[in-house]
Amino acid sequence: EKHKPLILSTWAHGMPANDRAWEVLLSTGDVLNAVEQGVMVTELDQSNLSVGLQGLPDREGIPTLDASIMLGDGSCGSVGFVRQIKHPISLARKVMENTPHVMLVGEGARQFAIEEGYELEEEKLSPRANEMFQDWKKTSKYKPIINIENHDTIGMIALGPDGKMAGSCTTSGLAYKMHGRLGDSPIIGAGLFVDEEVGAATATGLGESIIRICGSFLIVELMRQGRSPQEACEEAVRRLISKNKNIDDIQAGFIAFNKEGEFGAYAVRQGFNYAVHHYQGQNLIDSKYKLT
Ligand code: SD4
Repeated sequence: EKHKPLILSTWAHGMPANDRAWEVLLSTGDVLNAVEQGVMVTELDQSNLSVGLQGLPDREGIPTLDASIMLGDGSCGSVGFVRQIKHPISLARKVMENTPHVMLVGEGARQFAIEEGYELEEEKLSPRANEMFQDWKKTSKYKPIINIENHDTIGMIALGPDGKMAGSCTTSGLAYKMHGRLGDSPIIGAGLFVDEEVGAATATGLGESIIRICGSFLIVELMRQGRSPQEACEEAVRRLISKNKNIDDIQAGFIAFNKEGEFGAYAVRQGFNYAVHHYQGQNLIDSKYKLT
């Protein structure tokens, strides 16, 4: 099965995000605008507790966001540990386009946002996030938790009709993480990697486990060596399982396509799904997985 154009996103909320991205791609032909505007839908989705300012906070009760964006020619930008920004994906794009850097974090990223004319949002948890945070505090003993739930970061990768590629990834990260923790999503090569000569990959799940194996970069390099997107995702999951000791507490999933427009996905365990949009329409597909 080969599709061009093709847009893939992680999880069920990838469907409305893909719809938007598809619309932008078809009307403008621009993959970068498509992946930016696509995930902006999720950044505003009040029902999503892992993306955007309505996401679950760190253990101090502060939502901190991570995002990255990448083009198939190697251009990329990211922001990490950023506060009060409604659309971290757009800020990541500004880092790519308006600075000589790839990554800005924390207070520096916030300062940059102000310079770029962004309005800072009030730092206030959504009612639902606040309720969950208060509950967590009762039993947590302030310990960050690692578990196999609560992952619904959006990673999106798009292949344009002309073979151009781009990807985006945005998250509020692991719930109740330590203050200052970065996940895989803002790290180029971990949460996202795109190379027009080969293909693209993005990740969701426990960021630490994904960073440890440079997950998205690994998948693209495996495809470069001739593996299909499916085989490459499977190999990355095998690697992830072999390099992470606490695997019983870990869920992670990958999606990928190659420049021919073939795609694949694989996860550590059951429960991961992803949205695929091409000319025939859109499907939500249950990913295959390794551990039962
Ligand atoms: C992280 N990969 O920060 C992200 C978490 C995730 O849905 O996927 N959440 O580790």
